[in-house]
Amino acid sequence: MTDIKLYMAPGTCARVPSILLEEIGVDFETRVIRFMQGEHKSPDYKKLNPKGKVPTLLIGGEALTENVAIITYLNERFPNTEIMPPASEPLSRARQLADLSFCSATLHPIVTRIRMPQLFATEEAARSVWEKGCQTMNEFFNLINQRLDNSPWWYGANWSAMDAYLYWVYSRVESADYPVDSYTNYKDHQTRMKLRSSVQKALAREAKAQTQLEAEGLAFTPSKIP
Ligand SMILES: N[C@@H](CCC(=O)N[C@@H](CS)C(=O)NCC(=O)O)C(=O)O
Repeated sequence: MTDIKLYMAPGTCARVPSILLEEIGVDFETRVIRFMQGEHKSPDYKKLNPKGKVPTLLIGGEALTENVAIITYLNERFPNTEIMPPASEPLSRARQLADLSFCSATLHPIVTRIRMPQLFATEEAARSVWEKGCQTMNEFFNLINQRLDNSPWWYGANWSAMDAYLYWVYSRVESADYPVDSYTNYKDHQTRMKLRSSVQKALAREAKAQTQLEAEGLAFTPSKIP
């Protein structure tokens, strides 16, 4: 019997807590949200997540939203797993929040512009949103690539939630034609991530959800980059 339920959809940033729950090894349930039916914007789901987004983590019936908050919660609730490196000082804890916020508040909005430029412009102008998104992302891919120089993970030898988040960012933009090839350290990081059993289990969970959505005629496919 588990008290943890993750509301997710395949391909989304709900992959980050999914990987972390697998790393922790705690029993959890998932519930697939049907975006194509607008379930994420339904009154029932909005009672859990008023922003109408995934992920939402339900803990003993209490909902928690926002990846940064979910990661912080999991890190404190399951201290033995160290999904973030130990940080005893206020400044080091705040710096970790700065790193996680970099993923959620800086990288994620650019990912959305690269993957779904049509959300931000007319059909004719969508290409320029994609191009601007790619240009903006270059600076941050360079930063991440440099940080991973001679270092397997964001925090050196310590694997962390940052690596799960960076893995999701890379995989999303790679599949939206963002040119990743010159960022070799980041590319190697991606390869290392795919070897982790937590990642393999999270991806298998998403593949199962995708098959289920396809069978229901509710699979979401983003429009092609114009
Ligand atoms: N700041 C939120 C962002 C969540 C988010 O944007 N999720 C996307 C999927 S990657 C979503 O649910 N989008 C649906 C929508 O905006 O309609 C977090 O970090 O949890």
